[in-house]
Amino acid sequence: MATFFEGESHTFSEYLLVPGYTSSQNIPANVSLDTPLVKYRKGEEPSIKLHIPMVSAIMQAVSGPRLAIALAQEGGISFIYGSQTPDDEAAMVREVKSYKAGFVVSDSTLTPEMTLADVLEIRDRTGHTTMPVTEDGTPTGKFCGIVTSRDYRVSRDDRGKKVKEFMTPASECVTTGTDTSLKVCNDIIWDNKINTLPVVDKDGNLSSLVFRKDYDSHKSRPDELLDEHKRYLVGAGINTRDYAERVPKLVDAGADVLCIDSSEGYSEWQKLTLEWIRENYGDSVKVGAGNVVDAEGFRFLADCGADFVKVGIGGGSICITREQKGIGRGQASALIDVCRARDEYFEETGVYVPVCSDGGIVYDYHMTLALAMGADFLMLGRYFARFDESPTRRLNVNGSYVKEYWGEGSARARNWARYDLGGSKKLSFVEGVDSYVPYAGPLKDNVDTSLTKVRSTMCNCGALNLAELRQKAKLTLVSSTSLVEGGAHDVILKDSNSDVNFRS
Ligand code: RVP
Repeated sequence: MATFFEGESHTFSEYLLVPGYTSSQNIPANVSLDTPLVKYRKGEEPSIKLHIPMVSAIMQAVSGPRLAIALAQEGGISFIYGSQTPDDEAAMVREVKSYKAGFVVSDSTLTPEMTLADVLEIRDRTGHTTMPVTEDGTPTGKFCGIVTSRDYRVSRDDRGKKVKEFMTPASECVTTGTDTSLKVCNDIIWDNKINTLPVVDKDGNLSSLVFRKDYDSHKSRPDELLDEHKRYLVGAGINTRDYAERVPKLVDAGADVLCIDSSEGYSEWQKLTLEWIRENYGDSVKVGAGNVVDAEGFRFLADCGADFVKVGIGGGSICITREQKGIGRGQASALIDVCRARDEYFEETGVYVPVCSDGGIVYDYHMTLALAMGADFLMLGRYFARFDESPTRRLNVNGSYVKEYWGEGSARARNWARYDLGGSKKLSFVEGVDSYVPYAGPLKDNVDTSLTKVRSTMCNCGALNLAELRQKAKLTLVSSTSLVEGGAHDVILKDSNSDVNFRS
């Protein structure tokens, strides 16, 4: 006889938090969102901790190097997508690891022969007003000079005028060498009253630019996630087929943590992948596994040695697995079940295996609910796809800005690896869609707003950290009629675009 799970399969929107006692200490500024990323033994500290409980999804439309840097700056981590060749993925990991905070490699580099029209086109497309000039137009070519908005007047200058005619030439620029620290660069910027300092190597090649404003913002990032060499932390997705080739390349590139990316993780393929990693690297390579939706799946992966376990099948915004295959489980029910199993496993073995809730976060309050239900951290796709830093194009569709967002199981992602059964067989049907999401601006502003709400709700629950939230949270199921009561109702809204729609 088949197993029947008791109760229904619930989603986040069917729950609310009932406030607990709020003391005068419960203010957002006192709340810590630190959380373990990888497993640890009782009484010990995890080797990697996040400062915010957010990771970005292992997806082509989400986790490229730019988003990875922006998220690490806020205290979370990205998993670079694995649906590309091992070499390309390793190059992206390398790009994040070689990024020196405050030292910008400009993607708006000019050649001396380009024209004012080119400068204006780049300015309009990227928003950059300062552009370095190199002999061959590459960001690390022979440094020739710099163009800022002070160097030309659009109204007076001829658009055909060559860059070399109006740039500030290298001989007149204040520059510094590649061994200069960010602090010293900043002193040079202040002493010389300049806004941009080109960093040039001993052969005269441009290395990077330091901007006055970046130094200030770097100083105001208390949560940034750095390794012992002050490089940003970054994760990378792997699959259960080419790990023997991919993992060494990612480890070599400096990936801090890996994650087996699969829509269905309770499988021998995952066991074999984890075993191979342990045989070859012991515990030095951290690797998460998943996805599962019940206690049995969790225990299997924990026993196989996963460093964290990811929960969620079919709840992703672009995911149609449940429709296509009839497998999955409401994300809230799955998460509650798995988190209970994690706590039992900890009691029994003394090993705490963090749980990641993957997919299905629509509103900011869903984040707080998932954390209250027991998630140690959250994986988000749609949420991050909307930001400037995601790798996709921003388009204007019917007067509104949107960004593209497609599933890893969509035809567009070419069923690269996630939606197969391991081995070499690929599936012939899609499990994801190609879509647009509303453009939402810079990652930092959005993450700040979302987490301010999370912190504030935690205060309402009397919790100053995530462990306390899990312990003190009181959750209630809501009926469909009380869902209506929860939004603006029985009033005529003055502005249908107003901020009553808190979907993030
Ligand atoms: P969401 O944040 O709701 O957009 O969900 C993102 C998650 O959806 C991913 O982390 C992944 O688990 C899942 N996903 C990715 N591609 C697909 C698909 O094509 N079905 N699903």
